Amino acid sequence: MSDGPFLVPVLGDQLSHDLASLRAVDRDGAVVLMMEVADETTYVKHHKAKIAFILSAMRHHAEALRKDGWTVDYVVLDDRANSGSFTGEVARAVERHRPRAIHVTEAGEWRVRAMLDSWTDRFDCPVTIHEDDRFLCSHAEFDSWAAARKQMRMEFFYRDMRRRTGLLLDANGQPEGGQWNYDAENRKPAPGRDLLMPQPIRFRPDAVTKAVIDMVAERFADHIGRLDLFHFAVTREEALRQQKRFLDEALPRFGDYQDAMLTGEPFLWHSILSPYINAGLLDPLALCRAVEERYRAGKVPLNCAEGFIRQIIGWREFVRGVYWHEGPDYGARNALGAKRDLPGFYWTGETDMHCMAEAIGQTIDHAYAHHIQRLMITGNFALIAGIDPHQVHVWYLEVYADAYEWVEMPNVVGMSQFADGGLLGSKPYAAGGAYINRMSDYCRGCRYDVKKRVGEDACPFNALYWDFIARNARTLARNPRMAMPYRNWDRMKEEDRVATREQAARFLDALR
Ligand code: FAD
Ligand code: DLZ
Ligand code: SF4
Repeated sequence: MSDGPFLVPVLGDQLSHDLASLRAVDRDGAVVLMMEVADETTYVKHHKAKIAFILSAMRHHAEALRKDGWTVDYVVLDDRANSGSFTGEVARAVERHRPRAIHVTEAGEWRVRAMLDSWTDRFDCPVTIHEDDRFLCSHAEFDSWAAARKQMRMEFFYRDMRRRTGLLLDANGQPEGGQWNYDAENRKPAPGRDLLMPQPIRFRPDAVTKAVIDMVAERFADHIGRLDLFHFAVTREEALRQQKRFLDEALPRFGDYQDAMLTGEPFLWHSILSPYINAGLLDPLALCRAVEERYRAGKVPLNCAEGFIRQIIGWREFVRGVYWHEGPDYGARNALGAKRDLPGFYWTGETDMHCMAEAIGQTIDHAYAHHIQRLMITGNFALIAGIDPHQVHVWYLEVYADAYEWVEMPNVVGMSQFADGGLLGSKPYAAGGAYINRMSDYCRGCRYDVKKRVGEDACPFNALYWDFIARNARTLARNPRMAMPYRNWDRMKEEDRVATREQAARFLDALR
């Protein structure tokens, strides 16, 4: 065995000081390897700001590790010798350092897991792949939870996570306030503009970030997105400042307006923390404990604290569990047989549907849209228009700064497109214009009339919704949660049904 150092490759979504692979080695006898590689920047055409965020955060993290006493071998994208892949760069590092062993924390997606798995055969030294314990629920724990159930439902998983962490439990181990879930209180429509709207901190790019932005602008000019509005935190300290801003200013109303949408207001009372949590700059459990503390100190109502904690220890952990439980072919599912191409306006925001123009426009500007925009605007449109779920998945993976396959795919393929046939959600999130009108001010500024189903100025969501219902009757009509829409469709006059479907067909034919 070589008496060289331990080699610890740290991937772009592993920017945490408390990482299992770092804990496994002695820092004096280790080399941390960080790699900017073409494969990762182009396996889909990520939003420019997403690439700039990840590469800048990686460069800052390398500096932070060095300050902490680690030796870091950092390969930049522009390095002429850069092989372009994780495996190629580990091979070059093995030549340089002749390590005694490689320690790596497991990857966040099947594609990269396969690379890591190949290293044992490929390299002469032992390779240990550590479980990623930044998540609360391991793969084995999720698998045994799922094996004990006929249906996987987030709500029951979430209750187990509450019990496990002790978050928001009373002295008797019961849920605080007597209920596990206060979602019913968290559906207030968009308020007027008289309320003082919190804003996330806009971090000014430092020299490191500026250099990355320039490189991204040149090298990825044909990727979606703007760089001139770049405002992301790129260090743990900055991310913690944004966390504090959220806790102080937005969390007290987070729950109330969780589903609301307002023209020109991309952030509302959301945390804008997902890019930092997913890249490893913030610790999700510590964040939940800080939220609980605010509740216990009387600074935050229970519906807001519970609503936020549920998103993290409930949804976030649950979708990850589903992603790994279902296997690498999960992304190929298409239970509704949807085949249409994703329309071009998903890349430009140029559409006269005001809700779509807003959600896509801010996505291009900020690599961000909040949950209801992703689910009930862009996701809902793709679902009811019958867009190929794989193309929808690739779009979401490209455009959001927080998108990694383990979290994006179940949200898109499962929750939003129902392409897994109801594994993740019990019914499709399909809606007509009335829902969008109730939760936003979008329809007021739209050339379409949200109240109309047919006619030149009818809101496209209305005819598309009923067309979706009619088109998928064979798959969906027996779902008890879809009984109401099917009853309403059956009650509609025959001529109205025909006119509605013709309206939808005309709209879909004109889609490009
Ligand atoms: P907040 O509204 O402030 O929520 C707090 C935190 O809860 C988030 O930061 C996130 O960590 C977590 N969270 C909330 N909902 C979910 C969820 N459904 N799944 C996992 N975590 C959740 N989230 C991603 O992190 N990456 C994605 O690629 C992604 N793709 C999505 C695609 C679709 C179609 C949908 C419907 C949702 C997707 N989500 C994704 C979940 C959610 O929309 C984002 O986590 C959220 O909008 C991030 O903004 P925020 O930090 O302001 O969230
Ligand atoms: C998303 C991304 C991008 C754009 N670039 C890099 C990179 O150059 N180097 C790196 O280590 N990671 C990058 N990432 C994040 C990885 O894709 C992510 O860590 C893997 O998907 C593993 O889950
Ligand atoms: Fe969207 Fe229809 Fe409302 Fe226009 S009228 S904003 S297309 S829901």
